[in-house]
Amino acid sequence: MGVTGLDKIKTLQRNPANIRNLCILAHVDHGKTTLADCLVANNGIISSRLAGKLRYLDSREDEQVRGITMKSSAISLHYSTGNQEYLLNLIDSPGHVDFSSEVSTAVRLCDGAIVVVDAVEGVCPQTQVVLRQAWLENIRPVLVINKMDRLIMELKLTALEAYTHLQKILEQVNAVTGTLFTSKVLEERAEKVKEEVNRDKDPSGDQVYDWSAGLEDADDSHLYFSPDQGNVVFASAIDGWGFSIQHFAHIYSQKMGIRTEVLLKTLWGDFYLNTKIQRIMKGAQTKGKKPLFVQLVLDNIWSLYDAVITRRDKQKVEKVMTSLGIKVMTRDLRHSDPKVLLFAICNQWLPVSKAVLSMVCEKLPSPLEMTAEKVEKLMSVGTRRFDSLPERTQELKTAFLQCSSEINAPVIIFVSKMFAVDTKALPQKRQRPLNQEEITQRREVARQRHAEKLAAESLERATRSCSAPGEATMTRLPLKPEEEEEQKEVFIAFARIYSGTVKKGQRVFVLGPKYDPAQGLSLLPEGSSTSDCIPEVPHLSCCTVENLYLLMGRELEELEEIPAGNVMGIGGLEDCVLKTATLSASLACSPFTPLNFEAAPIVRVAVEPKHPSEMPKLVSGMRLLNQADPCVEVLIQETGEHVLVTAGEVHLQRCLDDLRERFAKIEISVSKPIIPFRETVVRPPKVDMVNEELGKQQKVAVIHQVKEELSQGRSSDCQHVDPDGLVTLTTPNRLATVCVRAIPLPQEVTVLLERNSEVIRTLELMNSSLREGRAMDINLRTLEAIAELKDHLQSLLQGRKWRNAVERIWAFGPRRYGPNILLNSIKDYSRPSVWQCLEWRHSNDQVRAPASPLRDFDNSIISGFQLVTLSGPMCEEPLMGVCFSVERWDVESVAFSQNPDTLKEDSVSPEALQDVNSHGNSEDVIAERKMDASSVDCYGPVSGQLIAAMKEACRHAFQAQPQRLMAAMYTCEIMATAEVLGRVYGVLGKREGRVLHEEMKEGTDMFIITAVLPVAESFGFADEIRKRTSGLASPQLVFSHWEVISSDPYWVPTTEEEYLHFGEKADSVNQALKYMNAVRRRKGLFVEEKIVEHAEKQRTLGKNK
Ligand SMILES: Nc1nc2c(ncn2[C@@H]2O[C@H](COP(=O)(O)OP(=O)(O)OP(=O)(O)O)[C@@H](O)[C@H]2O)c(=O)[nH]1
Ligand SMILES: [Mg+2]
Repeated sequence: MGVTGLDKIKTLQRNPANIRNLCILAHVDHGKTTLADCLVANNGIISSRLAGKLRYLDSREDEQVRGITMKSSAISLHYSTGNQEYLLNLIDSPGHVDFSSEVSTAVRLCDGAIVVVDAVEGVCPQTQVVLRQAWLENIRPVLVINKMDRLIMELKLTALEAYTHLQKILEQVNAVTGTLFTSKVLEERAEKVKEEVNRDKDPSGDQVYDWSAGLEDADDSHLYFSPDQGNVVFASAIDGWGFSIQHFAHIYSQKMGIRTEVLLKTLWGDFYLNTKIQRIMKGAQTKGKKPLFVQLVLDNIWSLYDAVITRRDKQKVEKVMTSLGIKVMTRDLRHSDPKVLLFAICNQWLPVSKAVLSMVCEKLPSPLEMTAEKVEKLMSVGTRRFDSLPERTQELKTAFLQCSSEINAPVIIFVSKMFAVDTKALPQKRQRPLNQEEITQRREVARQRHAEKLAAESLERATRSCSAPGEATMTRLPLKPEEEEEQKEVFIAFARIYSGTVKKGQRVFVLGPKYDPAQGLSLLPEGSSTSDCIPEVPHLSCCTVENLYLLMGRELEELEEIPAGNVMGIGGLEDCVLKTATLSASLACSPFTPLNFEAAPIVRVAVEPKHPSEMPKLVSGMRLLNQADPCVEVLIQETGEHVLVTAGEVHLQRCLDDLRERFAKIEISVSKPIIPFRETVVRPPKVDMVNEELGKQQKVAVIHQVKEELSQGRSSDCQHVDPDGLVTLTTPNRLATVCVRAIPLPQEVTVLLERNSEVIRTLELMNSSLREGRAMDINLRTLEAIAELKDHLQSLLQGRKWRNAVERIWAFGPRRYGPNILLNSIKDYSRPSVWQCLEWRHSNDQVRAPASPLRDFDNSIISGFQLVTLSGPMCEEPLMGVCFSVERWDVESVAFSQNPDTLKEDSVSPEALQDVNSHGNSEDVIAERKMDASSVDCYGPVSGQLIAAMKEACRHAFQAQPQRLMAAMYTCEIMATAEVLGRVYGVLGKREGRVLHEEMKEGTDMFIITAVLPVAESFGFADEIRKRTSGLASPQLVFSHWEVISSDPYWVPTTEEEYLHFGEKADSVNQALKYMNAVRRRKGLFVEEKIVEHAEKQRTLGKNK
């Protein structure tokens, strides 16, 4: 464990004022792991010669092979400066967008972060994301501008140009921070104003609020990165150097006799040195002088590179070394690679580890400095506000702030992820050097065993001669239990302790994310502890902390206890913690807010074992994988397939490798990625596929098609389709009729609904608890969000067609919160609005709509709607952006008398609905049988028939409109040089990509291309781009939105010209049809295709004549 002993670390752990918990964040490949290497080398854990080459924290084999980090890993380092000694718990995180969930798990445990930016590439998409994540978790960042050597060697900039370039990068980074800050201030301001308005309920006075006022008052100077603030380091991790301007300020204040404070203020900025009067003056730029930073700092570095690398001028190098007082080994001096000499000089002159570590110790907060705001944020989950928590829970805030490790301080721990390690890697299993006594003992044992073996062999020989030959094979020894155990993976919790001291063997409560401290405190007797036999409390369990570890990158060190403020590993929690958890010794503690994940898993594949008998192994392997990865989703689809959902292609590959080699240890076959689509309807298009104007005939054709379909197979006397798309459907028992029309929602509305799915889900929860008469603790902010959504919808749904539509919304779907709307357009049917929770607040009483007999069946209509939106008629994919407007709905009075008791509210839960095999069911129900009123009940409850009828009516209404498929789209930013630009465009074009814009990165010859690309076409995209550009461009794909594919999958050519153009079925160019058929084929649905049976007959003879 390097030069720092375990005892030293244990002592340091007890002094939270000198602990820094920090992570390294950046865009992919900006040099995080290389920088971490330099810091690790400073501790003697690896040799400084290997720093930057070893990538010590990338401990997985695939990380080393691919050269990217995939898991975040932590290491504890010791650093002493002056008379202070610090303990740094450093976490290296991945930069690839597929692994951004690992960043979230790292950021949660830290108080500060080192944000690394590549000096050439500047701010990239992931840089913005990580800055945002740091911001959301209230952690303080410092900046390292890395790869400075590229400015010298690759871009060949002069020192002055480099200075201008660096200024621009700083501006970019600060612009991102600025935006985050402004939005927060405005939000807080808005909240304050609203609270004020709520307080003085005097609506008479017109008040004008000045929205910018908050911005001017708020102090944001500490937020920005600026070298003179001491929070920026310029570095080249690979060459081992780095500095902050403090370093040079100290040197030059001695040399030039200028005060350090003056230098600190002027070394960065528009200042220059007037040599005549030996004073620092302002206005370097206007006077055409060299800024101080260039003259005193950059020029030195530039000339060193020039002497060592470019000109290899030995004499000059020696001169520089004597002036700097540096001695390097002759071996380095004579090395054929000048980089070795450069590293040796720079590492002594401007050691990067010292520059970064002293900045970290000085600028990043210790666990003691945690802000009250952060604590409140951590403790208030979902709709619960901090001040609505029980008093005893609120008191725990002081425990967080004090970060005390006294015996009476409550233990509070947060586990941000579980990671798997091989049993062999555990310190308990690790081999340690044997002492003399043990060696003798072992020798004795071995001797004995050998003697036994000889004896057994001679015995066997004797018995074999007198027994049948087959029997001997029966006496095989079973597999030793040790060997079995060796193959096991154990899970270690990646955690941080916020208060108290946790000891090995201690029992703690495990608080699930839904645990409510108020409930826990009321159900359990005062002062009950984990050792008591506690009654059942929802989302609460107990566990024992079996092992405690110090995380040292690839290794773990066992510890007996760990005091507050430290990052650590905990063993023995795998059975009670799945991915994250809050552990506490106090029942009053509330669970921490869930992690902010930036990327949602989107790439799905189905997996199955090569040999079907190994299914149980696969299942348990997938369970382990699910636990070991924060972002992966493992599920069993309705079809029975085992499905893995991952964040992207690289992530998928890693998960499959893990499954094959670590968790299941079997061969598996993997399906092609399952690409999600959405189905929607659009307004009738004005032009057709060949850009010719369309008249009314299109619409008529669509309706005609639906009618034809209806009349095939089943009698159509139950259904009727109007020419304008209104579908009327009667249940088979003739007791109920519904009239439905499908209308496309404006695109903005769909986007709005999608973005607010969480809000709608909460709205639905509130409504259901209101219906059941349960009181609910409602957060003011949630209500505001709902009201805002309503207003927004109102402003978007304008025009005659949407008059009063927002008030008439009946439900959202699928799953009650999706981006489709059910509208109540029935003249004489009123029901409580979906917005009732807003009104309920004002009247403090439940709003009841006038009772109507139809109300009993209300839920059947909603259920039918949920079913149809979950899987549409095109290829059974969910719908999106469709509004179903119910225009008429009758239920015969016989129905009420016949089935009065079957129809309770919520009789069909949404979960149950998902399980229903929708297609099969509906066809059973709508059987074609004529019937009379007397045999009504042979069809079962009316509500069931109504669900099916509603679903069928919606499906037909959907089909009566022009249908379209929607594809999931990625955005990607590709950085490429001018030479390879053409190839990038080629690949994008081939894969249906669309370039949004292209711009030149200032100061470089790089172009930045922003493009969108369908997910369906994205597999292998990054690889192809990399290959075609010889590795010069590598894109990162991020899910962005859903987009309607403009081509009509049902279009068939009708005119001669169209036949010529597209062929008989027009399937060669119809992208939507291709996608649709692919999905139908995968799901085993009917696909209408022409199969060429006799190819020779179809040959075009004309050409061969
Ligand atoms: N020229 C130059 N190259 C560097 C420097 N630092 C790192 N690199 C190179 O950049 C590449 C990526 O470095 P890593 O440290 O793996 O980058 P990372 O940020 O950890 O990457 P991910 O973890 O995958 O996000 C490697 O090839 C390094 O050798 C530097 O200061 N100068
Ligand atoms: Mg890395």
